[in-house]
Amino acid sequence: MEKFYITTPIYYPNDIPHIGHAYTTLAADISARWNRLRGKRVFFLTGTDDHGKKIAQAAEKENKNPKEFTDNLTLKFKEAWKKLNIDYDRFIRTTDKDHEEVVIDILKKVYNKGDIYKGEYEGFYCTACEAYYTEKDLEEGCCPVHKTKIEKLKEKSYFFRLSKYQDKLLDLYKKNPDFILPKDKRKEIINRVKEGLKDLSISRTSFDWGIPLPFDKEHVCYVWFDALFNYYSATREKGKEEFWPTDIHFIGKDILWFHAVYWPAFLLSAGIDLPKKIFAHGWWTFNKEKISKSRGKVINIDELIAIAGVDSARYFLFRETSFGKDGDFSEKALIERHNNELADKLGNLVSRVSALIERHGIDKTDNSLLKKLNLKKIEILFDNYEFDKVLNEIFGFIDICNEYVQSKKIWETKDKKALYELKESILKISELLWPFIPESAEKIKHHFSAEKIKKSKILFKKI
Ligand code: ME8
Repeated sequence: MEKFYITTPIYYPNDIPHIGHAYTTLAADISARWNRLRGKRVFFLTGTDDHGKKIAQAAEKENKNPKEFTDNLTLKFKEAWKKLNIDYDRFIRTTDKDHEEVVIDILKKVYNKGDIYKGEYEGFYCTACEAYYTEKDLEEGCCPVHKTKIEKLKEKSYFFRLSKYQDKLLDLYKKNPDFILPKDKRKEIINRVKEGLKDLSISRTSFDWGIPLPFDKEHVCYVWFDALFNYYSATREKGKEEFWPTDIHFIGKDILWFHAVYWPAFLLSAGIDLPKKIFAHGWWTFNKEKISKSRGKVINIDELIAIAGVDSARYFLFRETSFGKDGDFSEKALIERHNNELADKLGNLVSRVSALIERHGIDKTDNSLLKKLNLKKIEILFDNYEFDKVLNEIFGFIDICNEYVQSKKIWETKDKKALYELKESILKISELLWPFIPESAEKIKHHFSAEKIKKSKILFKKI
C-alpha cells in the first residue's frame, strides 16, 4: 500500500484560530480523505508552533507563563478542527518532548559538521514575522508585511551557513520542477535565491522561551529552525518512520520562503532526505480587506460555521477560488453558493430521486448515466490540488443527473431502470464529495444504501 504524508503549517497559538488557518487545515483534510479513499496509508500532521518571542510576548501580556498560555490556546485549535470535521492523525506541538529531542540532535549534528558558527547580528527584527530585515527591506522604518514600527536589534548569535547551500538549492529546484507549487511562485523563489543568500541567524539571547542550544545554553534556538523540524520529528515516532519524506507540505504563500529555502537547506546540512512538494496557496481577504486581528477584520471558526453550517463553509472555501490564488470571503457569496449549488443542485437531486424511488422502486440495469462522469479527469485534478475544478466536474455531473430526471419525465414514466442509474450515480457523487463535505456525503451514502429507500429529509435548508 502506498504511503501519503501531508502536513499543514504549525500555527502560532497566540490567539484563537481564524478562517485563514482553517483554510490550510481543511485543504490538508480534503487531500488526506481523497488519498485514504484511494487506498493509501495516510499520515496527516498539524499542530502549533509554541516557542519564540511572539508567543513569549503574548503570554506576558496576559500575565501567564508561555507554556500555560499555549496549553490553553492549543486546545482552541483542537476544538476548532473538531468542529470543522478535520480528521488529522497527530497534533504536534514544538513543546512536545520528542520534538525537542529531535531538534537538539539535529543542532548538534549541524554544529559538528561546521554549518553553525558564532557571530554578531545587527538588524531590524519584526516579532510578528519572527524574521530579521535589512534597512533596505523596510518601508518608512516599518515592517514590509505588517507595516508596524520595527526594532533594531544587536545580539550575539549563532549563524547557519545558508550561503553555502545556494547552488545546491538552485540545483534542487531545477531537478525537481514540482518541488515548489504553483509554478509562478517557483519562479519568484528561484530569482530571489539567485540574488544571493546570506547566512541565517539561528539563535537568540534576548528571551528564553525556546529550545536551548546544546552547545551554548545562553542561547535559545530560533523559532523557525525549531518549527520546521516538526514535520520530521513527527516521523521519528515508532511506526511512523516510513512516512518520511513528506509528500506535500501545504502552506500559505506568506511562509513560502521559509519552506522553500531554509527548510531544504537545513535538511541538506543534516543529511536528511528532502520533502517531495511544497504547495503555497493564496491569501483570503474578508470583504476585500486584509484579515488582521489588530484591525478587527477576522472571522473565527464559530462565525464561519454559523453562516450556513460546516459543510457549506468547507465547500465554499474550495469552490470559490482556485487553490493557489487569492480569494475574498464574504457571507453573501457563501450563502449564494449554499443556496444555488448545495441546496438547489445537490439537495434537489437527492430529495427528488429518493422520493421517486420510494414511490416506484428501482430495477437493476447497465448504467449509461454514470459513464458521463469523467472519473479519470477528476482523479488528475485531485492529484494536482485543483479542488475548484474537481467540484466543477462533480457539479457538472449533478446537473446532468437533474436533467436526466427532467428529460425522462420519471414522475410520469415511473422508469425504474432510470431510477437505478440515478441511485448509483448519487452514490458515486457522495463518494467523490466526501473529502469536501463529509457529513452530508455520509448522510447521502447511508440513505441511498438502504434496502428500502425513502424520501430523504432536506440536506441543505435554503437561507
Ligand atoms: O506562520 N488566508 O504561523 P501562523 C489564507 N508558525 N491562509 C492564511 C491566512 C489568510 N488570510 N492567514 C493565515 C506561522 N493563513 C508559523 C508556521 S510552519 C513550520 C510555522 C494560514 O499562525 C496560512 O497557512 O502565522 C499561513 O501560512 C499560516 O496560516 C500562518 O500561520
